Amino acid sequence: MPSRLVNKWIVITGASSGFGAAAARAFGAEGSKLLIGARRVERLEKVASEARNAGAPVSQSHALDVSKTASVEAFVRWVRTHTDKIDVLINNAGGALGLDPVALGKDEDWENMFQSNVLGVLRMTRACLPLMVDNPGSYVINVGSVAGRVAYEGGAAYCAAKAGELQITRALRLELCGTGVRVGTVDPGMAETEFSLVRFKGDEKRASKVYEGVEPLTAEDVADALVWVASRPPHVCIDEMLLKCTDQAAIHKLHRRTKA
Ligand code: NDP
Ligand code: 8X3
Repeated sequence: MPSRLVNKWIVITGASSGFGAAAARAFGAEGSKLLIGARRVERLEKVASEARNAGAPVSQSHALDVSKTASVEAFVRWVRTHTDKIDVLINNAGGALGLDPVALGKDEDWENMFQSNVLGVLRMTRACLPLMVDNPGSYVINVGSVAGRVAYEGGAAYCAAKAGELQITRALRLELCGTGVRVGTVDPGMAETEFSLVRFKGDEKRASKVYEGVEPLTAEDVADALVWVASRPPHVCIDEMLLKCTDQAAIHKLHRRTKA
């Protein structure tokens, strides 16, 4: 049976690395048409080309900064030059900055995290909804985190931002009830991407320590979950999916193998 995602229009934010890039390749392999955005346009174009090679009949990229309304609006104007409907919007752009306790937190980091993880999801959704409300079965899939469900030390602002994303998902689903538009969140635990490198502002040693002795989720594992969620039949909505690596029983309970 051909994939339900063949020729579907998929918009992915934050597709220049990690989950977003892996998702572009995975949806491409399903035969979907891709419109992807992020700030690092050269990397984005490379991902678009990889998705084309994977099988996407259309795979185009455009600069997008979800923390700026003007950039989101320009991006969606560009989307409209390709299609008048979106089948799947994946609000994935975001991440963490710093791991400071509240007492040492920096305004710049807090503001950045709320801009991308919370306001970015709101802005992108507002701009894309006119292309989705007359398209029953379309799907807004937000990328949340276990951090939106369980707090940890040093994560106050990031956990609050991802908890915000979860509540946006829940409120939007209520608002859109009756339109046929589905709304869900895919919430991964620890996954090895550029997430920690960004959080620790380029400190590679500190970033790699996060994953030491653990077999974390990969970007491809999360992309696989996104494809599965998006490919359910139109009357099925996966509201919330939580996925973690087997070594992470809970946010504070990690099994780390020591070196022999
Ligand atoms: P990466 O750092 O590898 O990818 C983050 C992506 O988001 C990049 O493509 C980046 O692109 C983009 N991005 C960040 N800020 C903006 C912005 N203002 N406008 C547009 N794009 C932006 O990390 P992940 O793939 O791991 O992260 C993807 C999502 O998954 C994030 O929302 C993150 O919070 C979440 N998450 C990550 C987990 C993990 O352990 N890795 C676990 C759970 C959730 P560019 O810099 O080019 O703009
Ligand atoms: C990323 C996972 O546990 O580092 O959302 O917050 S965690």
